[in-house]
Order: sequence, then structure tokens, then C-alpha cells
Amino acid sequence: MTRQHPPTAAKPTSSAKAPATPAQIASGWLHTARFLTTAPELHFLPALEVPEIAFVGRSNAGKSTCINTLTQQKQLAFASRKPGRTQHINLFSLGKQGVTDAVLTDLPGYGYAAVPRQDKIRWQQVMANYLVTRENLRGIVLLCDPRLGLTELDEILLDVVRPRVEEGLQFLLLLTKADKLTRVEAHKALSIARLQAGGGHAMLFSATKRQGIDEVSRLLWQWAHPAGDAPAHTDAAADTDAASDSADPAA
Ligand SMILES: Nc1nc2c(ncn2[C@@H]2O[C@H](COP(=O)(O)OP(=O)(O)O)[C@@H](O)[C@H]2O)c(=O)[nH]1
Ligand SMILES: [Mg+2]
Repeated sequence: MTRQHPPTAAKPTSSAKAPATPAQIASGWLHTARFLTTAPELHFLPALEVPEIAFVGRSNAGKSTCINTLTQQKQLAFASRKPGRTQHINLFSLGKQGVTDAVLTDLPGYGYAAVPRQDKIRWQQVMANYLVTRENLRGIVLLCDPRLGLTELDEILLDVVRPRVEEGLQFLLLLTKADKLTRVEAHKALSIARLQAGGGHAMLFSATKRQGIDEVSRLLWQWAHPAGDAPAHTDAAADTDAASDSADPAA
């Protein structure tokens, strides 16, 4: 009996260059993240033209881990062992071939109990100022541990940004450490977060289980590259998927 081999033509040819998927494009873009600058106060931040995406959240919410996971860099946003001490605003540049087309901002975590009250108030003001006045701010990612829910400071922050979200500022309420939740808990937390996010997005994320990474990456890419703004060196056909659902040429 002769054994029949499947026709080789049926096999996908590994040498053929498959077009990058939207998630791959977004992930490659995020991987370009590099340290730009750090500022102890808002007024030390350089004025920038490129879209800026800010990461905010209470200390220990998983912000550094999230930034490091999205950018696939272990030490980009230093996962501090002393929560509340990393009180600087850190900027990271994004963009292929060294051309910055967006920046990520890592804002200091807030709400850490051991921080003196005066420092807390000061940081609330810095944060509110940043969120209200930063001209090139395109979007905000508010990270929240769903086991704790939104804290009072998160609520204050939401109130501060709500008018800007209504004016078109992008917003994502990201529920971190989703691996700590059961499916039912995760479902419930997401439903609540969707309501809290108002006109913005809500998603589940887990660095440990690598959950939500593609979705968040694609969303951030879309924020930084609205319709008609696609980088020339990406495969246009592969981009349409990512760009179509949120692209608003008027935005
Ligand atoms: N189980 C789990 N733990 C996480 C996850 N992300 C962060 N953590 C842990 O939560 C703690 C705080 O994380 P970190 O990124 O430093 O929080 P930050 O203070 O908001 O920057 C650390 O012990 C992390 O290891 C996650 O997705 N799953
Ligand atoms: Mg941190």
C-alpha cells in the first residue's frame, strides 16, 4: 500500500510574507517605546504636537506592569517596590524608525496610604491640571483593580476628565489583574465598568494570563492613528480592520 502524501501546494508557504494583522502592527508600534523625558512637575513637560496617551491609576493598580507588557519591555515603566514614590511624570516616545508619532505618559500612582496627605492633594492637583490642560492629550487609560473597584480618587479623576471625554477625548477604563476574577466576576466587573466609562471603552486585562493585550494595543494604535493617518510603511489592507470601527475623520 502506498502512502499518499498531502499535496505540498495545500500547505501554507512559510516563505510568503503574510500581511501583518492589526494586532501585530499595533504590537510592533508599542514595542518601539523609548524613554523620552521625566518631569517632577507639569510645567516641566515639553510641549508636544504628537498625540499623547496617558496612563493613570492608583498605586498598585498594575500600571507599570501594563505598560511593560504592552511595550514588551521588562523595565520601561519601572515596577516600583515603593508605591507612591515614583512621583514623576514619565514620557515615552512611540514610532517606527525613530520617528515619534505618539507619546505614552506614565502619571504617578495615587492613593497610596503611606503618602502624606499634603502630597496626595498636591498630586491630585498636578494630575487634574494635566488632564484638563494638556493640549495634545488624545486619550486616557484609567487602570483599576476590579477587586477594589473605583476609589474616591478614581471618581474624582473621572469627573475631571468627563467634559473632555464628551468633547472627543478617548477614554479606556482598564480592569487589571483579571486573572484574579472568576468568569462570572469578570463579566460583572466589565458590565459595571462599561457604565462607569460613560462614552469611553472598558476592557479586561491580565499581564499574567496575557489577556486583553491585543485589544488594548489595537485601541491605542487607533487613538494615535485616526483615519487617513495610517503610516505609509504598513500594509494598508491589514489596517482596515483596526481602523474602521472607531475611525472618525471628523475627530
Ligand atoms: N495577578 C496579577 N498581578 C498583577 C498583574 N499586573 C500587576 N500585578 C501585580 O500587582 C502589583 C502592582 O503592580 P505594578 O505594575 O507595580 O502597579 P503600579 O503601582 O500601578 O505601577 C505587583 O505585585 C504586580 O506583580 C496581573 O495582571 N495579574
Ligand atoms: Mg508603577
